[in-house]
Amino acid sequence: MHDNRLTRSKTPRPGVGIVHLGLGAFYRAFGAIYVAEAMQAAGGDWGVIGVSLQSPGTRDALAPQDWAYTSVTLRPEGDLAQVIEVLDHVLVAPEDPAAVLRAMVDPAVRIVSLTVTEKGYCHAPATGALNRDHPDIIHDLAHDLPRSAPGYIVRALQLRRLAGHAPFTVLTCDNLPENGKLVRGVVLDLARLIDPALADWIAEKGRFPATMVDRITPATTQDDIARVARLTGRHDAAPVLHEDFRQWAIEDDFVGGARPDFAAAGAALVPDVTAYEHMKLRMLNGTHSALAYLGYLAGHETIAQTVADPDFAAFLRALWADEIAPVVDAPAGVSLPDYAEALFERYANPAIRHRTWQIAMDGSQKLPQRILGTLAANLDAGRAAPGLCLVVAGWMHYVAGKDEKGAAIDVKDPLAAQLRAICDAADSPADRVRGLLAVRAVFPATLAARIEGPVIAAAEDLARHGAKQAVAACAQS
Ligand code: CS2
Repeated sequence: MHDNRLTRSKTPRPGVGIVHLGLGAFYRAFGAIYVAEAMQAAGGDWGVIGVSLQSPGTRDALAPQDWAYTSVTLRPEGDLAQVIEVLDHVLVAPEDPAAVLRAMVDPAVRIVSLTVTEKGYCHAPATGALNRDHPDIIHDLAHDLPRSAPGYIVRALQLRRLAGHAPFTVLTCDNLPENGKLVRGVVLDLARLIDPALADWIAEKGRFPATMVDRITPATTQDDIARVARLTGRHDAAPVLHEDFRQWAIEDDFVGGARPDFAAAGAALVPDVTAYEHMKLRMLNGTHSALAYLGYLAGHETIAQTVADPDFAAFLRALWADEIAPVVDAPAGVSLPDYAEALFERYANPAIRHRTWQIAMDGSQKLPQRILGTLAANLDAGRAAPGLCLVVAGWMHYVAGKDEKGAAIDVKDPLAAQLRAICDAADSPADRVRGLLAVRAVFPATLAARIEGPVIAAAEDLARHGAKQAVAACAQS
């Protein structure tokens, strides 16, 4: 049908060295490109087997292209396309979990990387510990063929240990605080429930470097596919479109030191990423979520549209200056006002259509590290943080499922049904706030008690005046 379909070049393929779990647009626009560039610069057999943990869509789109795809950099001055050929093949986990384990157990594979989003770690967001009541964890404890990302890692490490192989390095690339420690914690918790000796072996020999990842990559749409075909003259069924900016800070702690030469591709290999991670989660992801909930409620479809609204631009700048930067310890040599200004430019990029609805997804998993930690740090310092309280109220309004015109919101969140039931049972904004603050998976009890008053005030303001006026008033105060 498409005789102008994208095809792979005849360049020889590298051997496989990485299995990547969670083959969404972000990994293909980010980690995969670093790996490809590292091999171009410094060689090595670091070809990637991609694993989709849920659906076959990406595999089905990429198979006829022999796993090549187009990466398009969206710049205000024009789009730039490049073909990426780092994927060896793609597996769909639910179709054949044993094939995924076989790939992970191959001793040539020295890294298992992950972009499975916050909820993929099966942890309790408020504490970071493994959620033993998670249906996939219950399943993975009872079966050898797993369903969850932690389950695949533990079962594959169990098989490697039995086979006498070294463990692989687990390289998490998700926006979670201390993500290396977090994934190590859930893997060890799960391993200990299966076999304490396995847990000891992983604790001793396994490596879980933390990373800070950053590149804005909206989900690819049908319009994007047509746009890429116009740009390149080729049909690609699964291109990725992203901003020019990218930043990857990686803790240099790999099993046997085995890794691609990420530094040759521009990544920063550092002894400790905490400062980078902290800054990025609070300054970028925190304000992304703020703009997503409040911007959506005000009727804005994308981040670029939201920051083009002067009331939101003023609110965003006030959030950075008054409530976020004061509780961020910047990495050495970084100026937070400059970082914020650069973020503003990135958000305003008119070439990027990043939907507020997309970023609003999974708020119950995102709020703790993006907003609530920042909020608590302000309270500890004796500051009220009205802007962050308004963001919490915005999320609460959003998960109730109706926008300001009364239209239904398609709320995507693992806790959506629970949150909705709480909202439906509430008969006022204040009641809704009290009900939602009692959700312990999101709000620790002490924080809930401290923010109840100001979040109720913000929720009432939001209900009375709407998001646009509420952010305008907040920015002026
Ligand atoms: C966004 C992130 O969807 C979201 O929640 O905040 O995906 C954001 O675009 C990236 O972290 C940028 O690096």
